[in-house]
Amino acid sequence: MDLDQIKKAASLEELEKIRISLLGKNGIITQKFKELKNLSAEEKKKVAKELNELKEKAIKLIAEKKEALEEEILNQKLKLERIDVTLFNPKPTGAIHPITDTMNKIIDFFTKLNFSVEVGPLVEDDFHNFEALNLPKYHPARDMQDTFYFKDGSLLRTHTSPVQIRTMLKQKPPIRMISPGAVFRRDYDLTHTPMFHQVEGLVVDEKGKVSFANLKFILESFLIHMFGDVKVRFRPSFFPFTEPSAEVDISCIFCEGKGCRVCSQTGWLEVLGCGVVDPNVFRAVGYENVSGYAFGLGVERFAMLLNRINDLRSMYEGDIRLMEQFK
Ligand code: 2NL
Repeated sequence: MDLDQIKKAASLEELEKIRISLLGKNGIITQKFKELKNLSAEEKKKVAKELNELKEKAIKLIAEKKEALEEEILNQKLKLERIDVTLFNPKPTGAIHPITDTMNKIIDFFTKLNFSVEVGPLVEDDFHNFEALNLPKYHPARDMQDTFYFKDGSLLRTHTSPVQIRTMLKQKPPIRMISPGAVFRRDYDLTHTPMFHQVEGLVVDEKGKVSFANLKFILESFLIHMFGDVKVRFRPSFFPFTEPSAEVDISCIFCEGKGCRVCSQTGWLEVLGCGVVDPNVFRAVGYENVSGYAFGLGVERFAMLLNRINDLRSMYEGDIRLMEQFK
């Protein structure tokens, strides 16, 4: 009986043939078991023992050889399919995230008009996030339910306006800036995530030099830059940090203003908030004899409208199938 042939098997197929030739239904070892019945009782006992040992040995050798062959195949495969991640890829994978892309388009418009781009800390204090913005103590927006507070009283900024406050505190007018970035609110449902992005803008100059008319022109030009040929309308509104204040709508880009599900049959989509800076804000930063205007927008809403994305959460799931659509 040649068990050495097992060790010499060059492939899994060859090994299987050997196994069948030894242990299969008509295999040599199986055959020998069948021949036991022709032997005397004494011989039978002896030969059966030898046969069993031989069978065990063959099974063990085959199992060992199988494992060795499989490992060899795996190593070969790993060697063959090895990916050098440092190689230059002439066809780049990945895409710009719709939020980043939208943010860049917004920043592009304002930097071309000489606005500077300012950033600030995500962890803020009460003064920069609320007090200086004419949101006094006991204002509902300060509630624990809306704002993430730390034990020491600091908080995650709820808008990017503290960046404007910090800029005004360290710079003299004129100011012409935008502040893009992440903001945080305790809100999580179909249309809200606890972190989202804003771009706010602020223009301050000597009293009388900037007006609501300037604000209106800039925002109309901005919305046409973003959405193309749309109608723009201003509706009176309220914010603690501006007076007068307005909300800005564009004609619905899905139905051209005829009325559809997205615009709730109104023909209009709300996209911005803005106003003339409240004197209390200038008082808080020590500015005198100035006037200014400000505005704020949610980047996610712009990204969803521009890219026809209907579920806010899809932008945060990191599903590669979303990104595939933005290559
Ligand atoms: C909105 C509305 C707005 C501002 C933000 C602002 C900042 C300073 C002074 C005055 Cl420092 N105003 N920001 C003003 C009006 C509206 O945002 O709907 N945002 C998503």
